[in-house]
Amino acid sequence: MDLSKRKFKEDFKKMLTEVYSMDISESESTEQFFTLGNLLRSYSSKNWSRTNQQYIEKQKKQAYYFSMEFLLGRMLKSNLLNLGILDTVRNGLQDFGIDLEQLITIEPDPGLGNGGLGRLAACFIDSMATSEIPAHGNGIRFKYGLFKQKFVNGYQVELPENWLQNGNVWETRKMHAAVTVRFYGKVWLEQNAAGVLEPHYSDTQDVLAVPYDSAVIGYDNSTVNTLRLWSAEIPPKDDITDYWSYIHQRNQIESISEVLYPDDSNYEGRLLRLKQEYFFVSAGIQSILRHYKKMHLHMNHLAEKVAIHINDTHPALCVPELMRLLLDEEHMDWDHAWNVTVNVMSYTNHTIMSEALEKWPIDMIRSLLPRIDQIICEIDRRFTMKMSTLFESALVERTRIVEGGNVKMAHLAIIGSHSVNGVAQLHTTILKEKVLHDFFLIYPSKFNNKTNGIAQRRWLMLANEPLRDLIQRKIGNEWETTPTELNMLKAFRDDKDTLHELAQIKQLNKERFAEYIKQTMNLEINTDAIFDVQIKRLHAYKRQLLNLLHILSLYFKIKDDPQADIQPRVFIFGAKAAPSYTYAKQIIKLINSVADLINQDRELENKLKIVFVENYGVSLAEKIIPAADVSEQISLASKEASGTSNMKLMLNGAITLATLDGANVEIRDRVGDQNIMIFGLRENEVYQYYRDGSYHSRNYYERNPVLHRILDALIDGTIPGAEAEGHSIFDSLVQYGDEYFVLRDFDSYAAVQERIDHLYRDTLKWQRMALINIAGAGIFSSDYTVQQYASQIWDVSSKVHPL
Ligand code: 4GP
Repeated sequence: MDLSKRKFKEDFKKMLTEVYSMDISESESTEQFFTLGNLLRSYSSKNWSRTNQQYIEKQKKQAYYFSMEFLLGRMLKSNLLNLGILDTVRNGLQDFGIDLEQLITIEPDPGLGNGGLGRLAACFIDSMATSEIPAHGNGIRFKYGLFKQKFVNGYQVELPENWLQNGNVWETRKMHAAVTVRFYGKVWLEQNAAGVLEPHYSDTQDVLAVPYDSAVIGYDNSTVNTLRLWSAEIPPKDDITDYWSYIHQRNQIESISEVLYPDDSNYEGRLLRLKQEYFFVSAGIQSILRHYKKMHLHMNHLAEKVAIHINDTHPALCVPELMRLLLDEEHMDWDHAWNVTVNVMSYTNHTIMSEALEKWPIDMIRSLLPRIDQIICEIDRRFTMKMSTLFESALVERTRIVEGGNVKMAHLAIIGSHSVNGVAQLHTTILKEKVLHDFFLIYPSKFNNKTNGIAQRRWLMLANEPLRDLIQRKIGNEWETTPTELNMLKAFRDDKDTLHELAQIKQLNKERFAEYIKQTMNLEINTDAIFDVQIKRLHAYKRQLLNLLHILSLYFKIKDDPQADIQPRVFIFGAKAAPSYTYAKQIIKLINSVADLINQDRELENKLKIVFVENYGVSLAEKIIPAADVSEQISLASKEASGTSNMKLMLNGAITLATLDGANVEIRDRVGDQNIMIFGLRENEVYQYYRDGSYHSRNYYERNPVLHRILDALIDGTIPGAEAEGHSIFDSLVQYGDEYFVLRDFDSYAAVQERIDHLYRDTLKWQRMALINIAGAGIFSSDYTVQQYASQIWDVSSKVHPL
């Protein structure tokens, strides 16, 4: 938008007076932040309503991205950037003596997600608006989101993250668009006067779903899409007879939109989770149909105007819920309704870890959602009947939705969608050939790949302004909207000045991060050291342990020979463990204990440090990633669906140290073997081990003296404070088979780490690699990914044609 500094300053002063009756000298950061937020809302409001109007007038097909998680990060700077007024506002505020960077920290970082799939959803909505794709997000407005992580004596402790405490400046409560979602009760079918079977309900528990909408502002265009998050409330009642039972009921209902991922180690927690899933699915679909009806088209044509995307299995109830609405409310017959539903729905799988492929006891669904239960059973019956005529019975049994008293959500999503995609080429191949092979035999044409992507606006233009400026000076700014233009940087691969500048920028970012760590953790880190970064959820398959064992090997090397020629390292970790995942929590404790051991040892000063940041999230990632030299992507090959921190780190010039897993394979293809550090088992070797059962981790412990010593350190008191955890982890690696082949890959990992140690010393060579990584990262922009979803899955329009 066009905005002069003068106009901005006027607007800002006016808004501050209107909202707070204050002038600038009286105001504090909080008032200034909310004022700026309100001002941005007013700047985008015209385009927001115009975008919606145009979608209706032009009868545009719209896509709705249903996701349990939207891990947005702070929005102030991102909105300023997308509106094209970041510099104007920064300068304008400066004239008032207000530092924008300081103001930004007032905004809470909403924890509405756990990891990759939630952050992906956030990158996607940004890219959809930027690519002028008519597509919106649909999720839950969790009051607390994911827990806030604290370390107490090295242990993870979970605290509530009260991100809404001061209100959310970006959202608008839309009471008029509230809908009712029904739980429990009895349902039966009765013929109406026209002879049509209609459902009747009694004794239901009704929940009012109230939408809160936020604008999703496109970069450098006039598109403003919507992120709609639903909040659960008790429906208004005039006839409250028992006040306390009313309060009890209200609390119960409100708990639906209270926390992301309630504790699923007990029945109540699991039931609440199922309620959440149905809640946002039902509310979202009801509101989509309401909107569709404004176009006065027949429901038979729904798939021509609406696409619904099921992000992982959490929203899989979209399938029976749309069926319910089409059958019961719109009186369509089963076949037509099914045809419409399958054409509307599409599904993304984000993981092959079996514990994440959700199952719900059919009894739980029956009591909580009786009508949905009937519909699921009917879908299952028809599927089984049809497939039995085409395929062997064992395959049909394996692919059924209802099996062993459980409803398999992935099966429901696959059967009820016209498209099923994985998130990296290797992952999609594994789905087709292994994990979902039965379904691939039944529906080969449903399967497709959409490699993940990241929004280069947040992860480069905002997070790393010095690098953005350098790129702009070298190749202009076309890459901002056509990210593959970053390729042009390759022309500078042998230009010493550019490589030196790149090195200086990295150094600056490392110093900034070091300063932050000094302030927040009271820890000094050597900025000449290699900053070696592993930031992702804590999970055994991601193998933070492999990283830790290698750190211990360096520890011993230096302790044995204080003069050892080792390039100094700072190992940076950021990770949360799921509250009920004991093993992951033990790993956290062990890393923290090793950190204490190493960080307090004067002999290691400046040579070795471990920084385990607390409460890792988007804002911390924005600080860490620009400062990273090495990107650890070391999952056991075949286990990481894609990864996205690999893409963010590469875009910021870190060198990837990786197994050939997930999107690492595609990164290697982009940058070439000489610009990435690959180690470890390949996916086919892992499967070979599974087949022949020939991996015996104990042999590695017994025969490899380096590993032996490191593993002994876990149990012999070398690491104070983590005796119990050390034993448990030792046992898992040595006694119980080492499920993720940590010991098997150790030597190969350590060898590559040693190569890194040498390579890093040659600054020009290192920066040349960094530059090639930055140049090759454009293809991993989520702009391209969503453009492919738009054209190949949703069949909705977009501005730029896919690659
Ligand atoms: C994650 C995958 O673990 C990660 O590889 C992928 O990049 C990301 O989804 C986005 O596709 N999975 C989850 C999850 O976040 O909860 O299963």
